[in-house]
Amino acid sequence: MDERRTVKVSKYLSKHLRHQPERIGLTLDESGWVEIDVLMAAAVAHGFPFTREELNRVVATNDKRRFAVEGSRIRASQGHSIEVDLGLPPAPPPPPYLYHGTVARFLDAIRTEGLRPMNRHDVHLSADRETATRVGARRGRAVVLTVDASAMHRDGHVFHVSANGVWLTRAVPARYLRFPQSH
Ligand code: HQG
Repeated sequence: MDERRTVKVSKYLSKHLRHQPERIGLTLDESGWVEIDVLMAAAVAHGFPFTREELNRVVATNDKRRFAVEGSRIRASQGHSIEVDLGLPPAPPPPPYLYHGTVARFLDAIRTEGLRPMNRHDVHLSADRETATRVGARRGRAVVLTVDASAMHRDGHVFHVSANGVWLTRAVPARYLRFPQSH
């Protein structure tokens, strides 16, 4: 299976396990799970057949471990825009600082409103600058913001860690953000 096919199957799974299951007639349970057989049948019925081997490969090799398989079921580990309760336990205290990669054109709004989840459930934060830089770079020249996660935790903000190591929180008020000096 070549890399292009893996990416294609992965994008198809993301679209239907995070955002638009109804587009192919899928219903996810309240935690985002669906039977793999049901998913595969829906994909066939909507003109995008893939094999179980291809699915396994996407789950196993995906750079970010976006999908989790448990028994006969699959779900996206994070990144949903639809309402799901991932049932993640409140995380242990976060590291002192977390990072968020964005781009300069959003900074005015972020300074006023803080970080908002936009179309997703939660704001996505990374434990390291490198990851945050990659996330920001999807949109242009990355600007990495530093989040005072200790202070947020102390003030009662709740964090979760997804199965693939992304730190999630509902919002980051601007007072917890540090902007790079150049911005
Ligand atoms: C920005 C990918 C204006 C925010 C990545 C970001 C990540 C604001 C964009 C994961 C704002 C939302 C998440 C405000 C935040 N005003 N703009 N108040 N607050 N923003 O894609 O963090 O490939 O929903 O900076 O690797 O970029 O999906 O979030 O630029 O892990 O697995 O609004 O998505 O993973 O964009 O990326 P996103 P994100 P996957």
